[in-house]
Amino acid sequence: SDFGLTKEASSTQDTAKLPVKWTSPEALREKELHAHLNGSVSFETIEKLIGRKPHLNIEHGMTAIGKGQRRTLDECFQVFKVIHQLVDTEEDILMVAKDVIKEFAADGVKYLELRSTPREEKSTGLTKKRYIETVIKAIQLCKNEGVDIDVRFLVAIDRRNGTEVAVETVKLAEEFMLSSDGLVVGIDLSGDPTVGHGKDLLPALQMAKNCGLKLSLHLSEIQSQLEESDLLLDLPPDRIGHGTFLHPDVGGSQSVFDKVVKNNIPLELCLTSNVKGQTVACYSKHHFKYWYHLGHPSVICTDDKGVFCTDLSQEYQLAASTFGLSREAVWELSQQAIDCIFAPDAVKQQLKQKWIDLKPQVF
Ligand code: 6MZ
Repeated sequence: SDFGLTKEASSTQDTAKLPVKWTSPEALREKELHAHLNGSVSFETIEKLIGRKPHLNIEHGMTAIGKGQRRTLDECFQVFKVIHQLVDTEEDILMVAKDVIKEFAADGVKYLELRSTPREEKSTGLTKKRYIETVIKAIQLCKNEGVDIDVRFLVAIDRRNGTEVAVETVKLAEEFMLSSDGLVVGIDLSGDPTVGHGKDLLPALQMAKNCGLKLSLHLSEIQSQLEESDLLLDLPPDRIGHGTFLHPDVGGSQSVFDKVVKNNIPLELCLTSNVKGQTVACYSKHHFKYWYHLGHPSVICTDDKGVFCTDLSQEYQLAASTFGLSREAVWELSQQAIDCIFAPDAVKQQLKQKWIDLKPQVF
């Protein structure tokens, strides 16, 4: 094949050793399709939040996993708990969402799908409905300020909360899908993969699908989830988050593999997140290579840019240097992501036109 998969870079751990940053923000118009709001909070925003809540005694080391550091996935989920303590009012959510949107825009991202789990905080009066309204408000404020990025929102179901909450979340999402001017486009299923089972969430997910919400499901982020993935793939979802263990070369069954391929379900792949969370041993073993090799739609994403200390151009660089992708190949990878977005066809057409206009400037 001409994918250059054998030309793996000798070290992709240390970004300082990466090639010159050719994916300059002006040059590469990226799309980010897998970003959890509270995992995307930057160092600077955490600083502001800590300033607002000094009594919590939270330090930076508790909210991010730095260069060269690794944690178990379990420890990653402890980090989210700390961030949730810092982000528990409407004002916090508004600031966090605005900052995150502007940071993605500054990195050259032109289309962003943010996802977040609506939370209720009795102590501050925050309700799930207000939570979603506040994220939508942040998107609209950025738009009014002229920030050059198209942002959509996926309402997230945390798998640990079970059937009832999942159904309640879908109902809320449906309400906002109809009232948010197209900003709420779908549902995300995420949360600690070791907790809960997809079969309990299936009715809620089916309900979401029936009412026109798009579905992005975290599937097989850990090895033991194959049976659950097999079940949820029958929906089928519109995109898959991680899908780390779905390919037969990394332990996936023929059944799950066939369902993903037959339905051509795009994968959202997050290199740094998977390596730092230790579900993938090293960059060169990332499942990106199997799917990319097949020509299967694969979208490079950040997952949690704050927690994993990365950004989308860094993730593209990592993929390029690890798997020896040419500039042309990276361009195509980023272009193909347009077909995987959840916004309507008119938005896809606009993005495709942008690509046509921009290409001569890059090559
Ligand atoms: C599964 C993840 C995740 O929703 O409060 N989340 N779920 N796997 C991952 N891989 C590392 N990273 C983040 O953002 C934080 C929440 O996103 C989900 C978890 O449910 C986490 O609590 P929000 O904005």
